[in-house]
Amino acid sequence: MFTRIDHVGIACRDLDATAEFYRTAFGFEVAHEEVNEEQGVREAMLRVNGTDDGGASYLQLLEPTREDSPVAKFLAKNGEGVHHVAFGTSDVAGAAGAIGGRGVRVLDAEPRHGTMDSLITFLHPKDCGGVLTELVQARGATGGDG
Ligand code: CMX
Ligand code: CO
Repeated sequence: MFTRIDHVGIACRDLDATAEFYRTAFGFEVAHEEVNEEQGVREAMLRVNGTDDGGASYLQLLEPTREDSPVAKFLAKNGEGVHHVAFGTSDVAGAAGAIGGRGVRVLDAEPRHGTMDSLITFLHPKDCGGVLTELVQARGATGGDG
């Protein structure tokens, strides 16, 4: 069902400074930047490695754009750090349906718009051992049994 870790989401207060840290300390370059108003984030994707299934693995740096957003709430409570883990699949709706059927709360009734034209949905951290978990279908990946 899942073919890779799509990304690890990291909450930060200053996106540019954090991206610069990852560039100088690790050599990771920003592959993509985007504002997602629905999620209340400005985000940078740092590509760590590519795979041949239409997706890749990234760090996703997240800076809140408004005080009532999930990332702003998280920063106020925990400070900067790991915010969520995202798994890649070719069928996000199918994966969410299967996991929801096992009693895990799926936070989105329908998959939403994610970075780089992906489709995303979130699972409640309290049903996932304290880890906010995101499912990602990369753009171009087709629904099916992957
Ligand atoms: N990881 C682990 N636990 C988390 C968490 C996180 N990222 N965010 C919240 N929680 C915990 C809180 O600590 C709290 O636990 P306690 O009750 O033990 O104190 C509980 O979940 C409720 O948290 P809250 O601060 O009251 O926040 P809400 O219930 O309003 O929202 C959640 C929590 C997960 C439903 C909400 O953050 C959400 O819908 N997240 C999905 C969307 C998102 O995170 N978007 C930003 C990223 C966008 C992207 O990746 O593209
Ligand atoms: Co994410």
